[in-house]
Amino acid sequence: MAFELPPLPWAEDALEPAYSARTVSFHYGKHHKAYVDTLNKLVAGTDLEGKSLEDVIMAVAGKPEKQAVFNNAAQVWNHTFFWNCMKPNGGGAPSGAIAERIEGMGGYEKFVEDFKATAVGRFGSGWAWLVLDNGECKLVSTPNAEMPAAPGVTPLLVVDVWEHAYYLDYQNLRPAFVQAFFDSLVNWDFANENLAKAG
Ligand code: MN3
Repeated sequence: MAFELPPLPWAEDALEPAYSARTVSFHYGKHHKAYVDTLNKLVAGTDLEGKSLEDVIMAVAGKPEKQAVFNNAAQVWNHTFFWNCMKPNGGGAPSGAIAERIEGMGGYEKFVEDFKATAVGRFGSGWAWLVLDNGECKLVSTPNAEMPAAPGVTPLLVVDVWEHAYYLDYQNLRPAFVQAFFDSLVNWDFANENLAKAG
C-alpha cells in the first residue's frame, strides 16, 4: 500500500492572515505532496514497500546509500507533525503541563526569544523543535530532513524553518515568521498531548 498525503487538520485558508492559503497551497499541496510521491517511487519494489512510515525512517536512518529515502520519508513525517503544531486562532502563552515546563525554561517571553534564536541559528534549511529529552524540555534544531530521534528524546513542537515555509508571507524574515507562529498559530493542545504521551 502506497503512502498517502494525510489531510490537513484545518482548511487551507483557516490560518489567514498569519499563514496564507497561498503558502499552505504550495507548502502542503506541492512540497509535502512531492515528498510523499517521491517516497512512493523510491520504495516501490524494494523491501521497504508496505512498511509503515516510522519503520521506513528507522530502517534507513544513518545509511548514506538510503539518504534519498530517508530525506523524503522524514520530510513526510515532519510536515504532518508541523501541520498539527498550528491551529486557527492559535498562538499565545500555553496552559496545562506544557505551561509549567515553559515556566521552568525561564517563562514564555524568554521561551519565544530562545526559540527564535534556535530557528535563526539553523544555517540553511531545517527545523526548530521543543523536545522532551529524558524528562527535560529543551530547544534543538535539526538540518534538512532530520528529526530529533535519539533514545529518550520525544518531539513536542516544531517550526519548519525551510524558506519554503515562510517566504511567500514573510520573505527572508525567519524570526518574523517564528514570532507570528507563537503569536497567532501555535497549537499548544498538540504539544500537551505529546508531552502527556511521552510522560
Ligand atoms: Mn516544509
